[in-house]
Amino acid sequence: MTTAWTAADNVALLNVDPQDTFCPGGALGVTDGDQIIPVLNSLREHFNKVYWTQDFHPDGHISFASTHGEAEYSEKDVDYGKQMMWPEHAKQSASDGTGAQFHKDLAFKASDKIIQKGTNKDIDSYSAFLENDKKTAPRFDNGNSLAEELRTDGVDTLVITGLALDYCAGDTALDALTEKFNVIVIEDATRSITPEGRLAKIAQIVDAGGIVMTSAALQRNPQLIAA
Ligand code: VGL
Ligand code: ZN
Repeated sequence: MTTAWTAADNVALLNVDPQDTFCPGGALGVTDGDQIIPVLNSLREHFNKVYWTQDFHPDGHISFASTHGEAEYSEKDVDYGKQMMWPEHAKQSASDGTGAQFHKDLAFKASDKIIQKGTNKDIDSYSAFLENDKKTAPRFDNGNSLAEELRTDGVDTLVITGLALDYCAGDTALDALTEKFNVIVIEDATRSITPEGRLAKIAQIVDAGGIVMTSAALQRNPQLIAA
């Protein structure tokens, strides 16, 4: 059962990388990743402010095993530390399972904002706030980082969903907490690459002061964020 409520103006929905490439059939398909899509679509009905992140890699990206001739899912030392060697995924140049397109069933509105990340050939970016060198920030077309854009828009609280929780959605939540945003992660609106990674990331998020709850719990307690 859902009731009619709208999130307050300081609260935004942030959907991290709900892209074909991370859904079953995609190059980096997460088990049941596509099952979050209806949850995102029903959640968004309650939000005026909706932000999306898009993993958006150039060909020859540093995170691709093929770029280095390394084995997939091995780790390689790069300038900023350890880099997981992923299959080619989220490519700007493709529109199949290796492409960067969003899942086709997602509901977008003209007022939604999209920030692309991982566009730098030499730096991977799990978090949408800070790339994996922990220095460079992904930017909107207007030059703002995600934190700058959210603050400009009067947002101080984020409801976070997406793929994968053990990588991009989780690291985005952790950086949001570091940036002093209030964070609510919607558990059933996420899926993960590994179960151990999921548990570890949830523990980190809770330790850092984030809230992790289900979409059903939010629907029962809309006063947590409602106007
Ligand atoms: C992701 C691995 C590599 C993600 C992106 O969106 O979680 N994971 N690139
Ligand atoms: Zn990626």
